[in-house]
Amino acid sequence: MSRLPKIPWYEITPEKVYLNRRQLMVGAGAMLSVAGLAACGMEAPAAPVAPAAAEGVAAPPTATPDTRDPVASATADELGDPLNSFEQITNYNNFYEFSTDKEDVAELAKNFPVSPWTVTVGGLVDKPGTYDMDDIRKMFDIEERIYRLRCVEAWSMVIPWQGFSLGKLLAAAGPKSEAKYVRFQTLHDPALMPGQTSAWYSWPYTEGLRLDEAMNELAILSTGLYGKDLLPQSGAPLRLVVPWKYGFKSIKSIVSIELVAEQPTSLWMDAAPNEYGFYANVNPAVDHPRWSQASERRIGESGRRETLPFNGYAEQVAALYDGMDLSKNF
Ligand SMILES: Nc1nc2c(c(=O)[nH]1)N[C@H]1C(S)=C(S)[C@@H](COP(=O)(O)O)O[C@H]1N2
Ligand SMILES: [Mo]
Repeated sequence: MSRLPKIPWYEITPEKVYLNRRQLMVGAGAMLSVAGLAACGMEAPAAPVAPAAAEGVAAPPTATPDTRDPVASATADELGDPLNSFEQITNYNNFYEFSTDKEDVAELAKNFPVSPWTVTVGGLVDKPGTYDMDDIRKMFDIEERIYRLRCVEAWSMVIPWQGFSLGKLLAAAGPKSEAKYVRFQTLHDPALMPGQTSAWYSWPYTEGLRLDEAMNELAILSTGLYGKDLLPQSGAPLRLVVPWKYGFKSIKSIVSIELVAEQPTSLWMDAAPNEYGFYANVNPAVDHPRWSQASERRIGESGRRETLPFNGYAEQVAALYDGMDLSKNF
């Protein structure tokens, strides 16, 4: 049964969705400082973005399937490129814990239990804690962010995520002054994630960001897409989205977020250090050792399109790398 509203989306989309997109457009001026965020602390639960919720229908419990229809507040990103469909986004996935074949992940992950789920926030923080996913959803404003996802394999999609600023979660935890990086870890459970029996990779999947990158307003922790809870193949119940970096930085099914002093390593850095670096900023000028990064294939399009520096987000993030040689820090 369709729960799509009878009125158009633009009449019911909460104002903060618009505010958020405007913030994205103004770039560096909209960036929140670490100090500014630290003062904010936890926020009251906000109205979900999905129209089903906007109509007064409660969000379904996470343990039962989310039967809401896919909805987004726009049909294109800020560059005018159309959103990929819900079907495309949820049937072409990189998630090596289930399969190295992108078209098999959805089926192999469909019974992966994403509730109950807890996330530990720890390391060099004043307020370490273990949080239930249901509480995390209530602690932070869930916003829509329409982002391009550019895989290091040179394909891309436009995805309407739901999520909240990673910076808000980190600020609430209170990073100590020695904290310089953030390390993320995926669940390690080979019984549930059969790909983790493969000896090719150093499980569990881990990723990392420099603290100032993690505090950038564009970096989010996602809980949903197209107004629906994340499906397992998309990294339910919580996955990182860092749109100016290659997709492998956007680690899925996170159980641990740790503030650390030293630059952490990652599954991909361990697997092939000459191919996958810590920074992994989308950069058409620096080729992968085995293929060009100058262009990409947008899923659903024929032909190729040029890859944009920082995946089109240079205005918001290029300053993070002032003075760095991005061909060495690839
Ligand atoms: N835990 C984990 N996270 C992961 C991966 C993975 O294999 N395991 N693949 C990464 C890669 S290479 C990409 S491109 C994106 C793909 O996200 P999507 O399937 O939602 O498009 O997830 C990233 N996060
Ligand atoms: Mo990727």
